[in-house]
Amino acid sequence: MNRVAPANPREALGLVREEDGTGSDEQYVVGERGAVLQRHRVRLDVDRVDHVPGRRTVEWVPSPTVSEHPPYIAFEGAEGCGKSTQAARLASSIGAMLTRETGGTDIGARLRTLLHDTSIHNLHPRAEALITAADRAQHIAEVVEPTLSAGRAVITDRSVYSSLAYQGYGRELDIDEIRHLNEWGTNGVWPSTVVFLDTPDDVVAERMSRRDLDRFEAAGDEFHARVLAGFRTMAAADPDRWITVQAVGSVDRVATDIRRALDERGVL
Ligand code: ATM
Repeated sequence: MNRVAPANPREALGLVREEDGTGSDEQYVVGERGAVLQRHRVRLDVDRVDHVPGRRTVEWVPSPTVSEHPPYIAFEGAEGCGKSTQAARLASSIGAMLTRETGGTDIGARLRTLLHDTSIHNLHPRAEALITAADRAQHIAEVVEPTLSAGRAVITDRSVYSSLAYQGYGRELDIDEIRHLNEWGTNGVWPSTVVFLDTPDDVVAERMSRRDLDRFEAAGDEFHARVLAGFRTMAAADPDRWITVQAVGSVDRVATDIRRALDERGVL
């Protein structure tokens, strides 16, 4: 660890702003990769009348969500499995950046509109794969990589593994080709942990029956069965990276199971 905050906090007082009679500024402890590991806030109360420096307070503000190797956690699963809710809950509980694929950037939001447009009937599976990979390339470059480099955890609602599941297993494109395409698109940045919310097939079907179906949801039962089987195959093949949690029961219960599994793995 490279300590850039002054050993003697008084040195920091020179940076204090005095506009409104009080001032504060922050010093940082920065890790080898440039991540801000700890904030060191310095407050100075200044006499309003004669501007003589008054009481000085140095607070160490630990940043538990910042580390040199922050986790990059993807939530994956079938539509309606509750992953968006769980991803948001976990992100807020650990102070992680919450994001999504597709649509995690402005450019991605435009690509997402295209992907979900039910008036489009002739989007070729390869074009679909390239659009999802383009969304991801922008997302990694604009959101994921800079956040991880700053030492903050990232939680994403879907990731490259959705492309393997939907475009690979679902659309039956070659899995290795989808992998290579995305290896290039992500510049090699893949989730360190995948939380797969597995759902009984009939539960997914029942949840989807209550929605207006978009282009993916309307793709048919066999397509969705292949996708789910694909997720299960990937989870079984890469148990160090994947955590499977049964998405049944209350939101609280599933959240507890996720948290316990992540703690047991030492991810958080
Ligand atoms: P969300 O509603 O979870 O954001 O997903 C929308 C659809 O996008 C989802 N379909 N269903 N049903 C899966 C699809 N999708 C892909 O096909 N490939 C991808 O790479 C991603 C990220 C999503």
